[in-house]
Amino acid sequence: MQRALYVRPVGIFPAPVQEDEQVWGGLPLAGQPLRYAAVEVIERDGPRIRRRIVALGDAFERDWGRHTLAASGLMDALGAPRPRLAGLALDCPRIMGIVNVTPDSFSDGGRLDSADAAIAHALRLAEEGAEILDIGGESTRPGADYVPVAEELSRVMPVIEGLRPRTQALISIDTRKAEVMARAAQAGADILNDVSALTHDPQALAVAAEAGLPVILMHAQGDPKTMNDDPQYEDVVLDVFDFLEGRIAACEAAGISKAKLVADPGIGFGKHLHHNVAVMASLSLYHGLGVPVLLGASRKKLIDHISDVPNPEDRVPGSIAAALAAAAQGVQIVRVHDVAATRQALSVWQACTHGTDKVLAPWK
Ligand code: 9MG
Repeated sequence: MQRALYVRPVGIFPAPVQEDEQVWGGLPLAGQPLRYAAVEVIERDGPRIRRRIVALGDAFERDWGRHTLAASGLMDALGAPRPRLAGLALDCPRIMGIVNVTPDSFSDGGRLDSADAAIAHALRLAEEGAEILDIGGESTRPGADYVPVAEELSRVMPVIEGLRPRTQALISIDTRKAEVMARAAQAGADILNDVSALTHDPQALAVAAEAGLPVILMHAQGDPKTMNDDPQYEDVVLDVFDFLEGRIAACEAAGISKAKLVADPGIGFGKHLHHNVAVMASLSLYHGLGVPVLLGASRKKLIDHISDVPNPEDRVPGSIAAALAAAAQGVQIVRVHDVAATRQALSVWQACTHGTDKVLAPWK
């Protein structure tokens, strides 16, 4: 369903290390050590969309009258600290390392085609600072073919079973299929990551509810095979918000509590370059969903489109820039191939943003 009002936090700045209740310091943002000083108020009436930036003081004193009720839920959602995700605190940016167990993976190109190699790769990512390891057996890159469930299981299960006793890192299973979710959960996976937001498999909602695991709900328009042929939006940023809000409601109706959900706008999934950058520039809007936000831009085609880097392995600098842009908007989790480089960049970004090493999380 389309909303009439959206609120995007802007003017995001580091929270003072020592809070002083007497001094007004903006409003807190999604459990991060960040504050915001203004909002973009977006009013939508069908195709008519009106956007304006309003300082918080003005918003509350002059502007808020007719919006109060509709906005209050959004403002609460923007500010609330996020609960831990499978035990992981989300009070600073966390790294999800990508472990593709696919012969046609767009960036690994089949190098990790054996379980042992995938396990070794995953353990190295954990050592480099990934708090979550995302194991996937079906490529979802644009144009990718469907992988039958038996084939997907034969790729991912030995990796999850081999990895589980050997790492403290959280394991997420990247799949759209209910049977793979169920089997991965039995083998000790901690998180379900579904690029179809539990819409692809009719059993997925029920299986996810039964498994009781946190779920990453990602926006995609269309199926990987054809999704980037001709994606259409009225307003990509707002349409993605509405979709994710609808999926969160569907999960809650199926018995999955909001505390277990993560929202992901799905960079590259049924989006042209102008869609992707519009979403990237408005990431803070998605905190209004009231759940942690995850971003996956690592080595993706948009970096080639922006910077002319056809080889995915050459897209590390662009991937890091995207991760930092996300962190600056309070995104809690970044999904990346290059964990060591991203960790280093995020650590330096955090230290320089906050001007202290006290806010840094103990990565290890
Ligand atoms: C599996 N996969 C590929 N890209 C992704 C992204 O951007 N987000 C999530 N959650 N999963 C992804």
